[in-house]
Order: sequence, then structure tokens, then C-alpha cells
Amino acid sequence: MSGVVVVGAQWGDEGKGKLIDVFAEKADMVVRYQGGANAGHTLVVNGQKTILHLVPSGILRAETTCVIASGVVIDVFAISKEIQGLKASGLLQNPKQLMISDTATVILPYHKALDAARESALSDEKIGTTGKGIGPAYEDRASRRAILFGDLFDRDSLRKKLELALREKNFILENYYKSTPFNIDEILKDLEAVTEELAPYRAKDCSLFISKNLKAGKRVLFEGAQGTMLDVLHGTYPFVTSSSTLSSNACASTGIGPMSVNKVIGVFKAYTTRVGSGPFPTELHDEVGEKIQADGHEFGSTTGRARRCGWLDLVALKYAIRVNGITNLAMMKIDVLTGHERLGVCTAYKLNGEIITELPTSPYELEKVEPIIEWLPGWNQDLTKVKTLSDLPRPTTNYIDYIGSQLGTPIDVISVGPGREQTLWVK
Ligand code: 2SA
Ligand code: MG
Repeated sequence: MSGVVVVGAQWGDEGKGKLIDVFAEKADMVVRYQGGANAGHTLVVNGQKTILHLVPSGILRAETTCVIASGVVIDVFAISKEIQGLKASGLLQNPKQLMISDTATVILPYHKALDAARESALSDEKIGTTGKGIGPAYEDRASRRAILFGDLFDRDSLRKKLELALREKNFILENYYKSTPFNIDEILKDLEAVTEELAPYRAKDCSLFISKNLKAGKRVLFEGAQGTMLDVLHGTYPFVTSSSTLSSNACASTGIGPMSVNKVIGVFKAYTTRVGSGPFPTELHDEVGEKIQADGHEFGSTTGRARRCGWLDLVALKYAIRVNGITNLAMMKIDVLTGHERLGVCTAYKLNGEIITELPTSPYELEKVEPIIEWLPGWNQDLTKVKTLSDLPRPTTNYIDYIGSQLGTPIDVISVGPGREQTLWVK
């Protein structure tokens, strides 16, 4: 068995996409297991930028099979656009490169409308969702009224299912949110075109396919989306996404057993960012935070929203290591920290006058904590062209070593830029 899970150890946008693309060179398969078009994975190869939302980040390697598993919520219009873009740039030439599970959930326009209506009704209390319909689609799945990807290919039953769904959704949209209802014939007509386009990628049983490949010794990478702190059960609830973002969900959402995974790689940025509302203990509200935001191009790749920035939070990272069972770490975007006199690292929190080193499970307590910051010397050298670890400036090495020793988990990869080649291997 050779399954490796790559999981976000912070609030998302850690650089999982780049890392998956790098690791995909040695993988036979990349499986996306949760989330939807709320994710934005930015890949840079030979200076060419590709942003993926639903298609797994292994797609840039023609020999790698990419699978979208049952646990994903698929906006079929968004994926169809993504596929068209990948075809146009020559990255997707063979339909065998991509498989979409028949049992994945479909996101339709009414999910997005509900997402937007709810957020605007929440006003100041809003979650800050991406507006991609993620929450309403997962709700439909849990309440057993979702339309699955495979349903799109049976016209008669699709109409019946849509009729049932729209009866309820239109009632809520019109009467409760005072917004425009949807017309079934229009949705069906729009679906017809994309269904034809997506048909070559349809896969009946992804769980079986993946299991067989694992048994045959193939190397499978499971690609997480969003991050640990956005997990619906173990994140900063209610300011979370609607799926489980943890490594364990790679198994549940694809339909394989936990013993198939033998490595969990936790990806983190050398600092912290968060998009949307919710507690963020190390957030910087000053020009230092603005510098990190500008230098790191910290703007959402899906919505373009500015990401909130702050120092690295070791309390939250240790929590991520525990709840995911992270065995190895990858530190991303260390190059962004160039040009600071000193760098802060949060080693503990103060809560009601007491020092604590475990993340509080209550979001209200997390909102109240004060970070205890340890200061380390900064550096001014550009790191983006560094090719080996030994060429890193002394303060950078100190920073990496300090974090590694605090976390007690090996850091295997250091990334010094978005390109494939800007990757330093510790071993
Ligand atoms: P949703 O849309 O229901 O999943 O939103 C719920 C919360 O989850 C957060 N979330 C994200 N956080 C960071 N990155 C994400 N992906 C995009 C990116 C975000 C973007 O790559 O930059 O472009 O804005 C992502 N997706 C969901 C979201 O901010 C809410 O806090
Ligand atoms: Mg992202």
C-alpha cells in the first residue's frame, strides 16, 4: 500500500497545489477528496501560471491519473470551464487523465444563490464564504436530496429529482430570502451541454479503481483542500467550511480503508493567513501584516479577497499535527519573509491570565487568547534563487531549525517560490 495524504495545516492556501504538482512526478494518481470550487490551487511551471479549483493538481503531469472522489461537491459549470482551459493550453489531451466519481455531489445554481442569500442575511455575523454554494450542497447531501454526478446522465430521473429539489429551494429563495426563483427547463438545458462535455470523464466506481491500484502497489496522492482550521468538526466552528478537511477524510470520502495511508504530509506557510471571518490569534493589523500580504500576493485565488496575515502560530500547527496525524512537514513561502528586522513566532497563548499551549476548542475562547510571541532575527537576502539548503542565510536556517525543533516533526521540504524548481529537499 502506498497512499500519501497532503493536507493543509493552517487555514488553507498553504501551497498544497504546488507541492502536489512537485510530488506528482513520483505518483501514479492524484485524488481530490473534499471541498469544491471554493479551493484555488495556483501552479507555476516554466513561468506559466495555472489556477485549479476542482481538477486535481496532478493534471500538469500527463502520465498521472487525476480522480475527483465521492466527497467532492462539483459545480459542473465551473469544472467544465476549467477543463476547457486545460484543453486549450494542451494540459488535458487524453480523457484518461481525469476521472469524476458518479457518486460525487453536484452543485447547482440554487446552491450558490442560497449561499449568497444566507451570507447577506447574516450581515456582520457572516462566515465570509466563497459564495460557491459549498454549504448548501453538503447540506443536501446530508439530508439525502442531493443530485449526484451520475444522476446527470439519466434525463428522466434527473428532471424528477430537480423538480423535487426546486420545489423546496424556490420556496425558500422566494419567500424567505425574497430572491429570484429558478426555472427547471433553463437549468436542464444548461446541464445538457455540460453533461455531454463531462461524459468522457465519468467514472462509475472510483473507490474500486483506487483500491485496485493501491493493491497493485501504485502510488496514490490524496490532495486536501482548504485547511485543518477550516474543518467542519475540528476547526474554528462556525467559521469553517462544510467538509472535513482532515487527512482521515481522504479515506472516508474516497471509500478506502485507513491502513492504505502510510504518510501524512502537513503543508504550512512560514507565516499564517486566513480568508473570511473568524478567530486568528496571530493576526497583524499593522504595516508588517500589510508587507507580508503584498510580498506574498496574499489575495484569494478564487474570490480575489485580501487574505488576513499574521505570524506563524505553533499552537495551531501542533494541533494540526495531532488531529491529522501528520508524519512529515513542508514549509512554504519562506522567501516572503525576506526584509523584516525580526520575525515573530507564537509559542503559546495567554487566556484569562493563564499560559496555555493547547488550542482551545471553543471559538469564543480562541477569540480571546493573546499570542505569546518569540522573536527571531530576520534577513534581507532574496531567497527565490537559492538552490540548496546550505545556501540559505544563517538567520533563515535558524528560523527553520527553531520551528522544526518546536514542532518535533521533520520538515522535509522548504519552498522558496511558486515554481517547481524553487523547492529545497531536506533529505
Ligand atoms: P466556503 O465557501 O463555505 O467553503 O467558506 C467557508 C470558510 O472557508 C474558507 N475557505 C477558504 N479559505 C482559504 N482559501 C480558500 N480557497 C480560496 C483561495 C479562497 C478565496 O484559494 O484563496 O479565493 O477567497 C477557501 N475556501 C473556503 C472561507 O474563506 C470561509 O471562511
Ligand atoms: Mg487556495
